[in-house]
Amino acid sequence: MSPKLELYFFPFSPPARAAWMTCSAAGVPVDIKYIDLLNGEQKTAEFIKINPQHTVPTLVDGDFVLWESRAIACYIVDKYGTAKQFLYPKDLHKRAEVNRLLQYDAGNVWIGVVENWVYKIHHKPPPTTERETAFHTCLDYLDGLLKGKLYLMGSELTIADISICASLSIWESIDEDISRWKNLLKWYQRIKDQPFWEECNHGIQDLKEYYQRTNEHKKSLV
Ligand SMILES: N[C@@H](CCC(=O)N[C@@H](CS)C(=O)NCC(=O)O)C(=O)O
Repeated sequence: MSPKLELYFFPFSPPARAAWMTCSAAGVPVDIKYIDLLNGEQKTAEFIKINPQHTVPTLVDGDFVLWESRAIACYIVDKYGTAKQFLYPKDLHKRAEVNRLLQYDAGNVWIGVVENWVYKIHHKPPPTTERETAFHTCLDYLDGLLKGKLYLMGSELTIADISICASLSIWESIDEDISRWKNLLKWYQRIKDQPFWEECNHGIQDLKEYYQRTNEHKKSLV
């Protein structure tokens, strides 16, 4: 019998929540190991030995260690989630499309979220109009893709939905208005209604409270 999987996790982190949601959606039990990024726990010698890039999520499966949330999602479904293979279809064309969406998430959606929303949490200057336009184009694209569909790939939930939804979840923590992307909002709610959502996403509210607290503190300093 294989050892129980360990997932290094921090609740604020969308990629970490995506990895946990994938495990949960695939019915794969994991031991959640909390790494407190606010206290720099990811930089301890002990964690650097596990993941020299000191990022969450990090999966430990016996002697095998894997980081990068999207790679973790693919691995989890392929190795342990075969009963839920629809999450990462074996059909080559479908799989290629899921891979395309995962790469679009890493290279466009998540980057756009960081540049356009996460900066608020770090109290950094806003993005240029160019970066904002690029992000809105990306949200327009997803909104169009979801027209008349339940999920990004059609009628089945995949790891691409989970990954992109986790990336976008920052909007809830900073109270961003995304109502103009109507299909996207309905789809987001559909993913939130999934049984795995609640268990893995308390960090959205925690991050919201952290953001409000640090915003108040910032105001009191000026
Ligand atoms: N592309 C990576 C991003 C992972 C990442 O940057 N995680 C952040 C939290 S959202 C982290 O661990 N930061 C701590 C650090 O870099 O020291 C993934 O999808 O897993």
